[in-house]
Amino acid sequence: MSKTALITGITGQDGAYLSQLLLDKGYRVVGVVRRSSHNEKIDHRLRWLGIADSVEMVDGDLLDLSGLCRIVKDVQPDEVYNLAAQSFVKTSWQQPLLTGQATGIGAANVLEAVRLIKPDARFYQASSSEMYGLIQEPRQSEKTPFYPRSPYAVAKLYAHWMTVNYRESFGLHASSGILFNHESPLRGLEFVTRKVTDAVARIKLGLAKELRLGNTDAKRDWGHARDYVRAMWLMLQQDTADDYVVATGRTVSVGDMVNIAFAHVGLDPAEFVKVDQTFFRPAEVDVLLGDPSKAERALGWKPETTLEQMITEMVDADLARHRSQLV
Ligand code: NDP
Ligand code: GDR
Repeated sequence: MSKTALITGITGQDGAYLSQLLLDKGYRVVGVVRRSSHNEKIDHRLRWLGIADSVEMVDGDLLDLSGLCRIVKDVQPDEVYNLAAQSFVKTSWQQPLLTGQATGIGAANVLEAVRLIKPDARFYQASSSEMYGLIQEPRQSEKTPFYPRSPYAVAKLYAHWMTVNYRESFGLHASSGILFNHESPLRGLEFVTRKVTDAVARIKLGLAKELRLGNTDAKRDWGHARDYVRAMWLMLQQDTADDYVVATGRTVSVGDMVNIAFAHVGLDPAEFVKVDQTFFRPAEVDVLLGDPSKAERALGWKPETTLEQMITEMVDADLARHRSQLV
């Protein structure tokens, strides 16, 4: 009997790669989709991966507990992956309450739906390295204290502790993956890696003249989304639920990531990159560096893609996309 997975946030980057992984493993994949997002672009990521016709979609919103209960009742999932969120950190200062509702309360709603309707389903929560915020240890592990620095991170912290609490209070098989930044050609254009690779492609093709960025000194531990969704799945295959850091163990500045992208097309970033205060944040997370040794040991997980390989793949995908729009 094939397993059924229910994914919130299926239209996002991770939802697409996770769907592909689970379909390859023979799962029935059902995604929760917001009615308001129904348009011709809704499944563009799933289409890019060639799997749009292989997943089922149900209408739902993380803010609507009764709808989520109905979905869990109808779908009868073996595994529930809660990937949906208002996930852009900068927007969370403009929309702190909406972020709290979707990213924080939304996760509690999914947990409640599972607890009330199908408590034997395994649950995954998309937690984030942003929860570490103002770093208190040079390498962040599952034991590092949290100090969130944005409304987004505060909301994620609530969702994280609710996941831990539902595991301890009700015995749910609920795991929290503390994932560090992960990117891909399917990354949203607002996030810095994709903003950079898209701009590099446009500059190379003569479609743009400059790239405006905020804090290029910030450092991140960047991996590939394809590798990271594998860790999500592995967490739900364990006998007992737990929390895991998923990271590469290498940190690189935004500026150095920019250099990698421009070098790939033989251009000098100094000629094109401008610093713009618009893209700075009210509070910054200066540096993130994960310690994935628990995931490596307990899950047998390892990242397979280097930052250089990933940025190159992203620039090439953006070049191909813009070239196809030119003809
Ligand atoms: P995306 O921003 O690409 O996708 C977010 C998804 O959430 C979209 O499918 C969006 O749907 C959906 N969504 C937002 N609000 C609601 C709502 N109220 N009800 C239902 N669905 C909603 O994120 P990623 O794929 O990059 O990330 C997946 C998860 O992992 C997120 O929770 C993110 O915060 C977290 N995370 C991501 C990391 C990363 O580096 N990518 C690192 C650590 C954690 P719609 O299409 O309708 O907008
Ligand atoms: P982040 O990702 O906030 O870490 O959250 P993002 O790519 O937005 O920013 C990374 C760093 O780059 C700096 N930066 C810029 N960022 C953007 N977006 N645009 C710019 O022009 C720019 N210039 C510099 C930022 O200040 C920051 O330091 C991502 C999201 O996927 C979250 O959902 C997830 O939880 C975390 O990663 C882990």
